[in-house]
Amino acid sequence: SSVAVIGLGYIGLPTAAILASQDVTVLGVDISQRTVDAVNRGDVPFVEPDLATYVAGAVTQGKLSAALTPSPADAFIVAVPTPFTDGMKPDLSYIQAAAQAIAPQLQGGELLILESTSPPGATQRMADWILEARPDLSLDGSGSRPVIHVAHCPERVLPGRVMIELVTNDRIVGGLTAEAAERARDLYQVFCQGEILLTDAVTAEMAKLVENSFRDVNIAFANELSVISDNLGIDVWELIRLANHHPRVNILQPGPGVGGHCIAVDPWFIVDAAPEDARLIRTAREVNDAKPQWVIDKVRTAAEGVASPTVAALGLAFKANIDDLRESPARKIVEQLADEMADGTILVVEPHIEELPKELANRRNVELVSLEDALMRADVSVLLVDHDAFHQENLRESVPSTISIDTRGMWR
Ligand code: SAJ
Repeated sequence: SSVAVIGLGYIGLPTAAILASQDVTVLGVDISQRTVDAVNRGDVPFVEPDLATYVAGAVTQGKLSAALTPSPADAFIVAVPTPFTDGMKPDLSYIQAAAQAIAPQLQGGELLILESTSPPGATQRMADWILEARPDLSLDGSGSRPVIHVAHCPERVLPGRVMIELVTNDRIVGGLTAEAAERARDLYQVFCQGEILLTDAVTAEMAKLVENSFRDVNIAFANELSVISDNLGIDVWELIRLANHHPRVNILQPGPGVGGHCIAVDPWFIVDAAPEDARLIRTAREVNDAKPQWVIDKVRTAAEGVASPTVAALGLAFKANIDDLRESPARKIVEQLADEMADGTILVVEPHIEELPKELANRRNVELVSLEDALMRADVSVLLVDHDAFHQENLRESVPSTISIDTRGMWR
């Protein structure tokens, strides 16, 4: 059988490669010539453990190739971005463009799967765009028109573990029809060893959003506790550790805010779909988004009275032990500190990167330095990411020799 995967990003390319490794003939489609060329050479355009081996192997075997536009296939998997625009609206234009590119390739009988994280109703919208271009097809055989089977199958893989979790995670498959869900299950069974759970498309769409909102709301609870505890002079990590001894309590960890491209975004899809009712979900987003400013204010207060203060900012990534800086609260905090403390210096320590991102590299009062260097020179240090390298036992200089603000509870 043959599958076309539209969008060769963090999800599409691993999915294409894993299908190809199971003897499916896969065409990867992307609008970026650079990505298409890289894949056809057997290279990967971004870093994900083991992905390069899969891609190189599949290309050598002739099972995976890439192109700028789709060709006819038995199944199409759409894995394009669904950004949330500045106007606070989901942007489905990439899905629309994918639908319009697929439509002319259809003969009837194909399976179409939307994998992109999507607002409720997006799978139906994708089907509508296809049927607009192809009124000779149908979703259910009505008017004896040939059928296309449309389903939503969200992914839930954790960056850094994608090639493992694609195989081992359970998957939710939601069809616009029951038959579409069953056909989608048959396709995922080719590589997925987890349980495959069938439902309708809109429930599958919501399931993905709800999973990430659940985590966001729970992190917001921890972040709110950290602000309350700070005002009361209580150690929040001690508080949470104790409370978590209760058999039905499991509080997450506070931090400098919530980053990454999923948890900080997906809840807004729910808020947009139910603005009056999604009150807790919206407030959680606001609580988490307010946390970086709270950290900035702490640092400024700590540096008060120090002439031209030097601040060590430990960590830039959005979470521990990765190099991913997307939507990172640490990055926001450093940028803002550099603005607000024009007479000071911000020493950034990030063992996972070689150079600062552009907006920080451009500033004369921000430097990327070693951990030792930073702790030696700093008047104030702020721990932003719980990288292993920052554990107390891995530090040669002792942190308490400077004024320190620990947003992750590692230096207690
Ligand atoms: N964080 C805290 N406190 C915690 C846990 C996390 O402050 O107790 C922060 C992290 O530092 C980070 C952010 O939350 O800034 C998100 O990190 P994460 O590890 O919770 O999640 P992601 O964004 O790497 O991946 C999530 C996962 N979703 C869930 O765990 C429900 C993953 O399974 C999804 O596939 C992914 O989002 C996605 O693509 O949607």
